[in-house]
Amino acid sequence: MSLTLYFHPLSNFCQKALIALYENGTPFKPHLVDLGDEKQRTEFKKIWPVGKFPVLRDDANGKTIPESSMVIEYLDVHFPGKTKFVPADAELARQVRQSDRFYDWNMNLQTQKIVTDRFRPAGESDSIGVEQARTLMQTALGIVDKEMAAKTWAVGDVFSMADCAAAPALFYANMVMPFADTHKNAAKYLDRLMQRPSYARALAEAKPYLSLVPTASNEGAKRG
Ligand SMILES: N[C@@H](CCC(=O)N[C@@H](CS)C(=O)NCC(=O)O)C(=O)O
Repeated sequence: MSLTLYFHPLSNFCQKALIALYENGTPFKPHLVDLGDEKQRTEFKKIWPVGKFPVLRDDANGKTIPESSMVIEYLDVHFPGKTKFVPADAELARQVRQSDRFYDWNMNLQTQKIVTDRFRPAGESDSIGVEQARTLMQTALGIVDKEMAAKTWAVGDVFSMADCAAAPALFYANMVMPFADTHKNAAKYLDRLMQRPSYARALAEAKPYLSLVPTASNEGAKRG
C-alpha cells in the first residue's frame, strides 16, 4: 500500500479527503496526528512543514500532497474509481472547482474560525473575527439554500469534489449555527450528504471527538 493520509477525524478539511478515499475504497494507511501533542506536531512537520492537514503521502510516486482539494485531484488522476471527482468536461470541471472553493472559503474556513476561537487562551478570543465568520456563513447558506432548491448534488447530476467540500462545511455550519428551520433546501442537501456511505463513515469516525465542537447552545453560553 503506497498511500498514507496524515489527518485528524474531527477536521473538516480532512473529512473532505476521507470522503474521496472512502468513495472509491482506495487503500491507504491512516496516520492520525494529534496537533496538540508537541512530539506528533514536530514529526508531522517533517512531512509537511506548513503543519496543516490533510496531507497525502504517496511512497510509490515519491510525492507529498497537501491541500484537501489537491489530495482529491491527485486521487482522481492516480487512483481513479467509480466516483470521478472532477469531470472530464472542462466547463463542468471549472464549476466543480468553483463550488469547492465556495464551500472552503465561505464555510469550511469560517467554521474553523468559530471552532478554533474557543481554544484560544482566556481573554484572547477574536470576537469580531467570529462575528464576521458567522455573517459570511449566513450569506453563504442563503446562496446554498437557493441553489439546492432544484439540485441533488452541488454540480451537475453526480457526486463530485464539490460535494466532498460541502459535506463537512454544512455539517459543522449546522452544529455552530443550526439552519434546519431557516434553510430547508440546504438542510435536505446535508441529509443527503450524511446518508452517503463515504461521509457516514467519516462522521462515525469523528463522533468520539465531536463534543469538542462548540454547538449553538454551548457557544452562546460561552459568549454570555
Ligand atoms: N486549505 C487547506 C486547509 C487545511 C487546514 O486548515 N487544516 C487545519 C485543520 S481543519 C489544520 O491543519 N490546522 C492546524 C493548524 O493550523 O495548526 C486544505 O484545504 O487542506
